[in-house]
Amino acid sequence: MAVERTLSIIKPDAVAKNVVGEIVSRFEKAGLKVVASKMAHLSDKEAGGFYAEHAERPFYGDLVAFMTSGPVVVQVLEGEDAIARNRELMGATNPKEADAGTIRADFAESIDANAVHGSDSPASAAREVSYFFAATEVHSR
Ligand code: RTP
Ligand code: MG
Repeated sequence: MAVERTLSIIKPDAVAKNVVGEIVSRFEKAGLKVVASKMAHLSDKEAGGFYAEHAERPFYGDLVAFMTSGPVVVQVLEGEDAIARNRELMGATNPKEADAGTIRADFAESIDANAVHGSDSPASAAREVSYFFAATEVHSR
């Protein structure tokens, strides 16, 4: 296993529910370190560009509308096997299918409002980290 970085977004539904700290605590307890962090209210252009891989999917419009509906917390997590470890903590995309004890099972309402985003591959992680953060804003430790 290698030390990796992954991009996490705590989505508008979870920020509105005031569970940012509970979610970050799960990352920390699993050995993932927060090495960059900011709050943002994404524009249509920022959210649309971030999810560009889904531009042709039927849910794209709803996804962009949801991701711009309120502030989010954007973070870089670092640790051993961080990309897969974060996806395990998150649980399945649809919270109804997410394993008990995962973030989506515990905090998400629906497949649209599903609490968190996490990069799904090393290539995505590299693109997504640099989409939101300059190298000087990531503080490896
Ligand atoms: P994310 O990118 O947000 O971490 O989620 P994910 O990898 O688990 O799922 P992905 O396939 O990348 O889809 C991105 C987001 O689009 C919404 N979605 N809706 N209605 C649908 O069938 C559907 N499929 C995906 C979800 O909100 C998902 O998080
Ligand atoms: Mg995805």
